[in-house]
Amino acid sequence: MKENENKDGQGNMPQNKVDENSKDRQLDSFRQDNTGKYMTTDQGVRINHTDDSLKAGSRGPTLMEDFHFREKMTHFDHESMPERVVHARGSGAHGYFQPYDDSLKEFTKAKFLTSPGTKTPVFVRFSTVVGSRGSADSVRDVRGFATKFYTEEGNYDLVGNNMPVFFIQDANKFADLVHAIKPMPDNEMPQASAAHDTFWDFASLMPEINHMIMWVLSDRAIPRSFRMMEGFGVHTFRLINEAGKGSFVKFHWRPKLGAHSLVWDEAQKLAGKDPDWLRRDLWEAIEMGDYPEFELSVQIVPEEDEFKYDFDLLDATKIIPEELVPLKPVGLMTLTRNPDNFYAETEQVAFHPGNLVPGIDVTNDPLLQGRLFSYIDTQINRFSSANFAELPINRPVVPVNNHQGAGFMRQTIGKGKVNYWPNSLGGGCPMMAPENQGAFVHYMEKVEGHKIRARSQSFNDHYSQATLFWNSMTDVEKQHIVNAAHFELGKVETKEIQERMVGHFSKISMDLAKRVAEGIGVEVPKNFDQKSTGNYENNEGSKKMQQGKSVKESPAVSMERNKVETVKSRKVAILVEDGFDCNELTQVRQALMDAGAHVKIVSKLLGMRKASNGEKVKIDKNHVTTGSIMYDAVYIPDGEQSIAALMKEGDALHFISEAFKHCKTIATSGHGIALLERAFVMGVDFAGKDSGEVKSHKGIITAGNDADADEFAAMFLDAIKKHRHWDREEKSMVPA
Ligand code: HDE
Repeated sequence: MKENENKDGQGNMPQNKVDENSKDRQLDSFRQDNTGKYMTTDQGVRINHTDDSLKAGSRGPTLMEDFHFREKMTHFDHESMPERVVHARGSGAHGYFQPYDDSLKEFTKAKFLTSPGTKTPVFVRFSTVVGSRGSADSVRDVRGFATKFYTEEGNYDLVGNNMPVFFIQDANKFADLVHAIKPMPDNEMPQASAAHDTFWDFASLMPEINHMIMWVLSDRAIPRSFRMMEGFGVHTFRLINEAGKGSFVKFHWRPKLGAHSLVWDEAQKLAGKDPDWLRRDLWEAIEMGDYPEFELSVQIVPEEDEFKYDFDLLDATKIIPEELVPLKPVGLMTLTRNPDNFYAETEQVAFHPGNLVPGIDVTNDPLLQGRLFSYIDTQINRFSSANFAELPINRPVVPVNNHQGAGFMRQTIGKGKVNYWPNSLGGGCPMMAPENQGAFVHYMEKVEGHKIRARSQSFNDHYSQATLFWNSMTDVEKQHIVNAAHFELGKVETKEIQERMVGHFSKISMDLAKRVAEGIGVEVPKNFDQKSTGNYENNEGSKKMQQGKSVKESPAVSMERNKVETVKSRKVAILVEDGFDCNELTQVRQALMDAGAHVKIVSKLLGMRKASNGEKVKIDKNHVTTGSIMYDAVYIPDGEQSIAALMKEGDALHFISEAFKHCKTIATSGHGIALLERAFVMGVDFAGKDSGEVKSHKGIITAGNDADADEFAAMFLDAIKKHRHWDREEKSMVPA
């Protein structure tokens, strides 16, 4: 087929030609493989030697005429772009999105959300917010969850986070928030952490932050994996259907593997032992074919219900509780391919919440309105050019026809004399598209008002939803919030700041305030009242909302209450030394792998280890390069000699104690039970350990001699599915 036959005369590709491979096909023309090629300069001249510069004599000075050296050195000197001012540390993946059916047509004309036959290519970038590009993945922070959909109607970006609310209500405060939470201006400490005076000073003076503080102190801020966290569009957006009718919408991503978290001690240790923990997890999962899947759902609120609730839909510090507006599943996103090149793809991808397609529009949320300005501005700073949209990762899969382009690094070579509109010399092209030809038309919302630097009174409740969040937590989740506050505020040096924060907590829940105060050694202030910094104006909408609907609890926000129980892609360590029981190991390992888990055999040294029956297994990891914090569960096969050796190994004992302390599943049999006792595995009922019985107690699976191996494996898998076993009171006594 000739190229032109593919197009409709205006350079537009037929719409049904876009599929999940089209972005790949487009990227193919930019990809480079050096295999079998000669090295060249940037000008394509072949090079015969690149190890020495050109000199006047082998001991003499380097010559200016060495164009190869100068080009190579200059290129290197410029091999960086400014890192993102926030969300600098990120990891990306390619994939596709496919809607389940066309049922969203009632609300939106966006084709990628309503054509079940279409797989829209996507690029997702997960990130932390505060740390710089080389900082650790597992720190306590919000995670970015930004998705670029390369749709047949242009690029749509859903630039969300893993928490459904935000710190502030108005974009004008963003610079202050980021200054306060980033390392301090004088000593550039601490890296990637909110646990310092300036952040908590700011937070304590700004009650609007309270709801978000609850999320940030919760386990949501330390996800176990990018594949196991939810995503949220945060703002209320607008959907528009074919007839032009608008509806309010909130976007949610739900991971198929469920939302799971690390424990804080583990998160801190991972930051040292494997700072790339989340990046590696995502990369390895995709390489192994465990493609991360996220379901997109929406909450839809008809326009006529705008004032129906006791919170403002335009206030980004509020959720719409799912108990008031249930989630409607729309489709599935599957991440199937790692980037070829981190810099060209993950670093250079440029998101913008204003990248919209027909059928989706923004609302007047004052935080979102500010973002619409900020994202392009920041890209111009990063790329030193407005031509960043021409980079392969940012190009839409549909043609771009306009008169923009001059400036640094322009790549497209526009033909002809005409670079303006209207024109007659170019036949009036490119033409204006009518709405029925897929043109974006802004939603015709009626807007009127006085110029006023103020916020609506309906934004002025900063405690109810923070309380709602606290009330919706299980006891374990509440305790983790308290522990996190002990750490964060424990690092604060100014007592007044600690007291102000406890004051806020007392207005959220007295129970929370007392428990936090006790841990940081301050009193709960009496009659605490910190005025908001907002300038609030009462209006008709606010009055209506005061009577609106609300709920006291929202079980949907608790991770513990909504656990997905699966073993798929979970990591299990098997600890052995010479003399282990090979039959048992083989059987349990097979059962784990059949259930989709990934297994690594860990020993003191690498190489081969010999079983009691003389067979050998290859060791995947030694203790120096790994640790219990990198696994979801531990298994120690029986074998008298192996267990006797492990008993004398501090690293192996530490491995088990730590897994116990972090509430992970541990399984062993026969002699292994004594090893657990030696490793401070406490509070577990080991009764019957000498019988043939298989026992499962608080996530510790034990089997006596002659126990049924299938039953043992089945109970082990069942326990791994639970993720953590919080009911181990004695774990805090374990010195790991
Ligand atoms: Fe961002 N944000 N943001 N943000 N944001 C950026 O854009 C900004 C906000 C989010 O992986 C920056 O390209 C302002 C909310 C993600 O490349 C910058 C305000 C949410 C990412 C910026 C917000 C986000 C960014 C920095 C308040 C969740 C990473 C580099 C008005 C809905 C995207 C860049 C990626 C990145 C500005 C608030 C999510 C400076 C002004 C709310 C996931 O433009």
